[in-house]
Amino acid sequence: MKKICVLGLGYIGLPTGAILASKGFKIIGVDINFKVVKRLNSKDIENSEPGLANLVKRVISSGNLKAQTIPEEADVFIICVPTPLTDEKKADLTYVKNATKSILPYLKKDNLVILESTVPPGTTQKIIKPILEESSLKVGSELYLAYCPERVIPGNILKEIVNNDRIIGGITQESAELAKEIYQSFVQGKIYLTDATTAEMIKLTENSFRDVNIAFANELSRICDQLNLNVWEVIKLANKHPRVNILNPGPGVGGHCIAVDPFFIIEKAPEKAKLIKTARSVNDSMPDYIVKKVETALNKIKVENPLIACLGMTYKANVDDIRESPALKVIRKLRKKGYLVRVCDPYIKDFSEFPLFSLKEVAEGADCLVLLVDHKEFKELEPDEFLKEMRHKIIIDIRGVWKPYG
Ligand code: SAJ
Repeated sequence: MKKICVLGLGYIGLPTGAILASKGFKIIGVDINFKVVKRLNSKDIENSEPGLANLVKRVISSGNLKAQTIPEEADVFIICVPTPLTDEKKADLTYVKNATKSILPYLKKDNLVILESTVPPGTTQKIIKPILEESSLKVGSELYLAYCPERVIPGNILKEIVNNDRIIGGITQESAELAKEIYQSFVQGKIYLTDATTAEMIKLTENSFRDVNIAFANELSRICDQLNLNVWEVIKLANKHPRVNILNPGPGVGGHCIAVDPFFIIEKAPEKAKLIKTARSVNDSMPDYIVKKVETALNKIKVENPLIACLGMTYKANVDDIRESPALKVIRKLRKKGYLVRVCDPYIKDFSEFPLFSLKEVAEGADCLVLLVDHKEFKELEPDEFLKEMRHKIIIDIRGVWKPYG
């Protein structure tokens, strides 16, 4: 059975390595963080992604997955490291380049290298290929290279990694075919082949599509606020049209993908990416808009030192991830303005910046409640019952969860 070295054991590398290990491949999981490696090998896995901790424990016990801090010789190398944004909002390829360089001493003829990290169009061809050729093996004839973007949604990774269709972009047709053989071992969706740069653009297109659609929903919510209309009803009924599918407004867009990836298109075509750029700024300005909305509502009751209760601080529903969370941005902005803010998030156990309150405590004596994240625990609440302990009942439901207050 083939040996695969997976570089980066984060939210994509770990499930990818684990699922390949469960299909019988020998997986060497590589992470530069020694703590990650040590904890994995001792099966000390804390991961909120459904099913992942169990799967990982199983494949480590079977011996098919082992973690280490440096790569070793293998048949296939899969790079799944992060691509953060620089201060200038450009792709920071440091991790991708370093991971690629780290495999150079171990490359052999006929190896296949697959990049999964999200990158600007042209990266595989213009940056990864030349680095790999420093090994003196020729990419295309002696070494194979493909770009295969991940498409999984945090919170449902193990299902989507198997069921979603996938795109594989080869540097050559043969590279794409070889990569397909690997993914076919666990992907039940269809696998479509193309070239590497097209595949890179497809990944960015998918996330930009969602960003633009959410920006449209957020713009509608501001327009409806001004016209005193219920945006949730407008969107719900507009979506009854067979060709309309508007996403939901909210406090903005968070996470490490949709709030980041559109910038990789903008950096490559700044003059052309007008709509994509505008969508980014609409979504990024939502936390300020929500803060203003809260202040306007509070001004009407004229209470000294009003108490604001915020429900949710993660970047989206039912996950414990706060990266780029717009809900957290709203909370921080309110606190910075000097408001008394209580926060409840059933997915976050403790947080160094401020204390967290239970569902029982959070609304008690509050003047304004802001529902920022549509966690299932909040959806299940009976609003009237829950809110009866408030001093003033100003409800700002940013996620359209509670019908009477929507
Ligand atoms: N959001 C809204 N309104 C909506 C949907 C989402 O405000 O109607 C917000 C969420 O609250 C969150 C943000 O957008 O703050 C992003 O959440 P998400 O669930 O849309 O997406 P991610 O970032 O968790 O995962 C996305 C997915 N991409 C697409 O759906 C096109 C996933 O498939 C990708 O694999 C992932 O990005 C990635 O890694 O690129």
